[in-house]
Amino acid sequence: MRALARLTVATTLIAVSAAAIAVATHADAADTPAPVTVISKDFEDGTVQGFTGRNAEVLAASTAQAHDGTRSLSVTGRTATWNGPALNVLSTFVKGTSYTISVWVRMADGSDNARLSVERRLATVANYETVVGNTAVTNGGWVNLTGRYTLSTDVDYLSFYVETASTTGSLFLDDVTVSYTPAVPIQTDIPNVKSVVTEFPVGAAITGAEILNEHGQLLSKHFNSVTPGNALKWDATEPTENTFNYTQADPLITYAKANGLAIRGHTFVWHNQTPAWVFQRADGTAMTGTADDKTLLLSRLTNHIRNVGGHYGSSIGTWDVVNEVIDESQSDGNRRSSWYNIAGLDYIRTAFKVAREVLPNAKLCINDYNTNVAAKRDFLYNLVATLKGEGIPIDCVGHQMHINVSWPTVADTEAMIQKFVPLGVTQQITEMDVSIYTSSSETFPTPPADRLLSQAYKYRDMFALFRKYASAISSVTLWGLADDNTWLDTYPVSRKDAPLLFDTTLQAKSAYWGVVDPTKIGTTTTAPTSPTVSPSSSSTGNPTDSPSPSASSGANSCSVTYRVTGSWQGGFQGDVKLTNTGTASYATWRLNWQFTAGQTITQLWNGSVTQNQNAVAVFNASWNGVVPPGGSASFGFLGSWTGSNPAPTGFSMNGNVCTVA
Ligand code: 9MR
Repeated sequence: MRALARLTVATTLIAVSAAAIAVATHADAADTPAPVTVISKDFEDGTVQGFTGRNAEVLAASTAQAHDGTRSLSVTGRTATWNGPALNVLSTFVKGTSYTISVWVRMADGSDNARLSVERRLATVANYETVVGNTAVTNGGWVNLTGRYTLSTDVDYLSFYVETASTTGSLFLDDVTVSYTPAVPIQTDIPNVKSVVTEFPVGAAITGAEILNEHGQLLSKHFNSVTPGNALKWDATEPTENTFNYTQADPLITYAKANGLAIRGHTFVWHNQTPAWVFQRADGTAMTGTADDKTLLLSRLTNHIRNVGGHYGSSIGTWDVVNEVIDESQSDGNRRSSWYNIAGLDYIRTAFKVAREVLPNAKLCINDYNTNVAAKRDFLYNLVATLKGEGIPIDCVGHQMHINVSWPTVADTEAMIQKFVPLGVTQQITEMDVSIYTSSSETFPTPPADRLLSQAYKYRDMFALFRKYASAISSVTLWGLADDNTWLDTYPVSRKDAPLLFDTTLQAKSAYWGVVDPTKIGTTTTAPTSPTVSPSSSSTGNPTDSPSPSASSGANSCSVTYRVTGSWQGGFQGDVKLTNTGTASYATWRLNWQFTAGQTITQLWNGSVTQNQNAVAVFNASWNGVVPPGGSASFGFLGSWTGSNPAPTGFSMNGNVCTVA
């Protein structure tokens, strides 16, 4: 039995949304370590090889059908759709490892939909997660179900099983395998995104798996903000009326707080991932929008926000109070969700008012996608202007930015940002990813090099734009940590996408360099397996994007001396010398580092400084930007400290890691 996790809520059976994706294609087959098979069942020895029924089914090795060889597992005597063959994997699965589970299924008679699921339990509380959703199966042939699953919580029971959607017919199962790909260490010698982009917090959407092992290391190295991708939604937090469940979200929030990450709460109100009971009367009939229905719905909304918002209080600094309320195909621009159909725009008014009451200091956002599309942007603008005019406390407009390699243009995105500036709201980029696909009919077995380059340029251009509008933008979040876990693998169709900065083995892509140092776009392969690969060690990039003369080359083209020259209670003076150890002159320079003990620079000379929490960026003054090979530039500063004042241990200059002298 594994260590038991703290159990905060003792609910009974909770169905949770899919935590695993049903696509296992690797974007980087050539460089990925070979998979290790940990389970292989073929039933050829005439036994059930550890499988059991979930109820009173009869399991036997059978020669009636075989996917391969002469036998399979027959499952008869099913009396409910959830009955099916299960394999206990408690002693096999390790928390934080992504397993690929593959099974072959066929019906004995007729047809149905089969799915592959996981049951996990802790102290008798069971959760069910879909690994592969409903897939048509018949008695006419074998169908493969393959999906990935990562255990992210402590459990005392764990199994995967096959069930069906509507009938209880007999099944055959064969050639069951489970494998995992050994983790590749993250690259520790590349600049942290958050230390390079210091104008605003840079975040990633996370699920339970992203805070563990190498994923957790990558997350805290590069990001200083997180958004739980699903854990704070209504279906997770209030699955049944007035029974609140924080088991998904609490570990994420605890991790974020322990690692000093800002948290975006997502989301109080959405038309998706909201349980059916929310829109049903006490007798179970559907609300239609009567005065009583509206009163009941708004009181449920009020209760939800008071509880979920109140549970986290000031730990969550920003909330997407309402999500995706605009539909530009409606003449008035208002999405005809159940919320709107029952309560009109009052659901938005109530949500913001109650959120402000519970969270007086939080930034309250209205969040939507395609806000770069003029019609949608303008409806959103008008709605926010109207509601703000009424005194509704909207602080922030969230632009999701689910975009692709060729859409939208920077100009449209700039117009989107400019549009909202006069409203006096802050703006946040809340769910950015850049799909490699430009239509739903495309499918690539591996991401083509030209798409990855286009993606890097898109990230470069968009981040340059966001930084240009730093006074209007207070946060930029990517919708995921790395390409091994992205919603785009199953939307709009199932195919492997690669929309983020890090590849499926957590290594930096050109997209990462597009954000951190565009001169290095094209100098990294999709998935270098060695963490010591120098980002500039090969040059396969776009010839039009070759490094500029002002850029340094190589990881050791700069050296930094950081000295504390004086220290007193609460204050200190520092002196920093940057030396060009490369072969080309710097034309300008930007030096980044992270403080580790909350120090703050209060004054700086011979340069200019921006600081966002621990992340510091110092820019050259007009007279000391040019530094020839072997030359140096120095600057000094005054800072404040409390507790301790350790020197930073890593520096990067224009995105290059410097040696520390
Ligand atoms: O990332 C989320 C994914 O895991 C869910 O399956 C999906 C379905 O509801 O929601 C995803 O997140 C969405 C976000 O909450 C709102 N904007 C669109 C995001 C992608 O669908």
